[in-house]
Amino acid sequence: MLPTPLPLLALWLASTSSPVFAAATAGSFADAGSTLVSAMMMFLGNEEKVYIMDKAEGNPTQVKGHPAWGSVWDIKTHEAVPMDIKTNVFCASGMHLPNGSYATFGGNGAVGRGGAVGSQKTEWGSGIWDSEYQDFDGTKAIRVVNPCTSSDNFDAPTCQWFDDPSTLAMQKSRWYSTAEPLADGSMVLIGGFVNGGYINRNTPNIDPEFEGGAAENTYEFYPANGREAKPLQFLIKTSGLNAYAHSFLLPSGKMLVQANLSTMIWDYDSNVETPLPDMPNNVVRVYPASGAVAMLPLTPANNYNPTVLFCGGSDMNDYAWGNYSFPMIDTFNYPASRDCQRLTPEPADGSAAAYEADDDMLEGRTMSQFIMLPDGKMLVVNGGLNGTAGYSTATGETFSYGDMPWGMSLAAGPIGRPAIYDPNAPKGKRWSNAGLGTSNIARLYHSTAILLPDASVFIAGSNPNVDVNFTTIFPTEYRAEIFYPPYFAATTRPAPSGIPKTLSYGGDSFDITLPASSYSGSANAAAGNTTVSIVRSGFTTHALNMGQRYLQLNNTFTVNSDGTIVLHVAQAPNPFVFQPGPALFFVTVNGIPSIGKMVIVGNGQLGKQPQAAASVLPANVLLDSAKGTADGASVNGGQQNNQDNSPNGAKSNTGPIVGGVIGAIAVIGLLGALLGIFLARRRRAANRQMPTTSSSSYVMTAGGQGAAAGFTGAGARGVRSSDSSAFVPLQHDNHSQAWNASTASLTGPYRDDAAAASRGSGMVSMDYDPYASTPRVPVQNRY
Ligand SMILES: *[C@@H]1O[C@H](CO)[C@@H](O)[C@H](O)[C@H]1NC(C)=O
Ligand SMILES: *[C@@H]1O[C@H](CO)[C@@H](O)[C@H](O)[C@H]1NC(C)=O
Ligand SMILES: *[C@@H]1O[C@H](CO)[C@@H](O)[C@H](O)[C@H]1NC(C)=O
Ligand SMILES: *[C@@H]1O[C@H](CO)[C@@H](O)[C@H](O)[C@H]1NC(C)=O
Ligand SMILES: *[C@@H]1O[C@H](CO)[C@@H](O)[C@H](O)[C@H]1NC(C)=O
Ligand SMILES: *[C@@H]1O[C@H](CO)[C@@H](O)[C@H](O)[C@H]1NC(C)=O
Ligand SMILES: *[C@@H]1O[C@H](CO)[C@@H](O)[C@H](O)[C@H]1NC(C)=O
Ligand SMILES: [Cu+2]
Repeated sequence: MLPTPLPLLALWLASTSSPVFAAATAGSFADAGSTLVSAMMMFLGNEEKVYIMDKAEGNPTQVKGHPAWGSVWDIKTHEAVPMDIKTNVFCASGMHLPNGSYATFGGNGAVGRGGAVGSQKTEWGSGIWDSEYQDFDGTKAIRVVNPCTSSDNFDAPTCQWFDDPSTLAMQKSRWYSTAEPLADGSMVLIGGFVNGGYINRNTPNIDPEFEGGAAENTYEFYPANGREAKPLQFLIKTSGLNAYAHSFLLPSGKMLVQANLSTMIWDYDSNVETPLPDMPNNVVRVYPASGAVAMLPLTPANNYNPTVLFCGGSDMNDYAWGNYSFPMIDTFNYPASRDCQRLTPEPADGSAAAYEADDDMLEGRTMSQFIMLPDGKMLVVNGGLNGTAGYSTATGETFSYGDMPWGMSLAAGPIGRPAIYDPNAPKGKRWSNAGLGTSNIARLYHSTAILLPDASVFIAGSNPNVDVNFTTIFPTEYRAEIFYPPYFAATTRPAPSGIPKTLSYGGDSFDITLPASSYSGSANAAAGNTTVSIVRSGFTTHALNMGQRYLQLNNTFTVNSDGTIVLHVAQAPNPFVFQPGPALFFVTVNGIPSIGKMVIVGNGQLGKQPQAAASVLPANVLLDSAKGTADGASVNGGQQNNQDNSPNGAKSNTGPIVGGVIGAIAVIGLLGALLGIFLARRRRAANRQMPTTSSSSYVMTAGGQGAAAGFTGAGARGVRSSDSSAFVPLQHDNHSQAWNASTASLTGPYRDDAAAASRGSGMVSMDYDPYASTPRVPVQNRY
């Protein structure tokens, strides 16, 4: 029996947050409007909004009378609005809080035009504030934002960034630090630069612990709860290549940390390090080598035991890495690594942890990043074929800016074509870029990517320049794109009901119902090929998604005679496997994900999370005669995707559901109206687009082996001033630059509420809750 079109359209409208989906072509990139500021950092705030941060720089978009370096982009409209951020959030770290709010940590001192130190300086010469850009010192800042939706008043203080280091700050200045969430919802902040630079060392490297005050080789907690910042030997050992260290909380409660060529398991409570083997083949994965690094999906099949995948980066030698000033070689002529390694830090059989060579990527990549897709595959996007992250006006081989072939970029050969890694494919067959399109926008240093609720991928940013520059080869980029993974060829998305808004650690299972219209073919096969997952997209910056994690929830199922499938789903195992906080909840049937719903895992509060034993799930109930009613619920929807991944059970009509639906005259008008509104919005958004260089000055590679050939030269080069590196750190002796409210002229310091103001401007409290609200206790209810 054919399904009636109207319920299907209703389902489609209900399950899609936007008409964009109708236009999505699997494997393709689509324009997603302007981010207004260059998206150096971003995170998904809720089902509607992506929060975006740039460094303080001369963006044309203004907010409160100064250039904006924050914005919030709406998934439905593809439009961004600027948001005021007080301090310079340049190369901060960031993380969610257990209640779904987000915090960012550290950044740069105040700067003005061209990256110059802010007009108001400390006695030792770092920027406190700048009169033109009006940014404050962000080196110790902790900024908090509560994600709001279009039904909230964005001008209300509770929807704005709280950003006032005189009331909420870290103990140490940290630039390029790492934030890793812990099982109690607090987090550890690891390392960083004090002043910035290419890598975190001087040469000769005679003072690896302090580097004369320029390295912050310590860790601290947020909230600190009385815990002092302490030195971390691992950071001293890994010295110059220790910024944005890779970190992953492990089921044991300890943490995997990787930097330079070193690896360790860290007990952060007692600060005890257990060394693991070095990274093979001399491949550096941390910034500025910037490999793509992510944890493979945690599944019942692997008993939630993490394996971390490290891909790409750079195997430059010690000399080439240089120091704070710049690299000693022309990095843009040095191919990035293709090498991939897997590491299971705590093998289940108790054997010693060891790196295991994995399939090479299809091309060498620096500054590429992994996006965990709901189907359990891992997308790699962005980055370049040669070089490293960072920007500079010189290298040890090219002395003047005018001779730098790619402007300030230390990388070349932007890769426009993503690739997909399948962790479950046999060795030798894990990578594929079949059917994936090529973007024509270079996404190099300071580019970002993040998973959206509809399971597409939002891609933005790129600005390998000290300030805004629209005339250089790799310009300041405001254009955002959406990439549609292969499952967008599907004509029907599963439409589960009964998804809870919160998940606990252990305890009672819950039921999710999949209507027969969610799939086609045998119900038994569909039920057996369904996964329930929670995906944390993380805080993205510098080719990392801090906190990104994929957890497949355990489930069994009951197939009913009407084709309905009831999934009996277990809660999350424990807060070490999946830390408390927000995540997207997906049900993936035959490789096709539902529209993700935002859930909160845990009790929404900082502190020890309640845990219970996992309940025993009911046994599977199968029924041979039951069938799905969706026509063509395959990935074979006549799109450009030519991968051979059509499921066996879906040989029925492959005409798009939307095509069937528009047979119903009543809905044509509605659909047309929706698309019309959408297109008009896009035109308006396009009209507001900032000027950018045409992409003809560089060539995007489609990647793949041997694809590095075919590059044109650097294109026309203007006359450039010859000056020192954009990276030479401030030369000053006293680096103990504690935030000092008496030297900081906080012209009308931002105060969120009276309680904050009454604390006085000189007070620094690590545990201060800027919104002073009673913790939000999520109510157990369902969509
Ligand atoms: C970096 O190395 C270069 C070349 O040896 C040297 O001139 C420069 O002073 C060094 N900079 C720092 C910050 O160590
Ligand atoms: C990275 O580690 C190696 C091995 O310990 C060391 O020789 C090298 O100096 C380090 N590189 C940098 C840039 O710190
Ligand atoms: C998944 O649930 C089944 C049924 O309750 C149970 O036997 C199995 O051990 C669970 N798997 C994991 C990894 O918890
Ligand atoms: C932009 O980059 C070009 C080429 O690198 C350079 O000549 C120009 O001075 C830069 N403009 C600004 C405003 O920095
Ligand atoms: C990358 O480096 C290789 C080796 O030096 C060089 O042949 C190639 O032209 C470089 N690619 C780009 C885009 O500069
Ligand atoms: C599940 O569906 C995917 C996507 O269609 C397919 O590739 C895979 O073979 C299926 N697995 C099973 C066990 O049928
Ligand atoms: C979430 O928690 C943070 C940290 O405790 C707090 O500052 C913020 O106000 C909370 N957000 C909401 C919406 O309660
Ligand atoms: Cu950076």
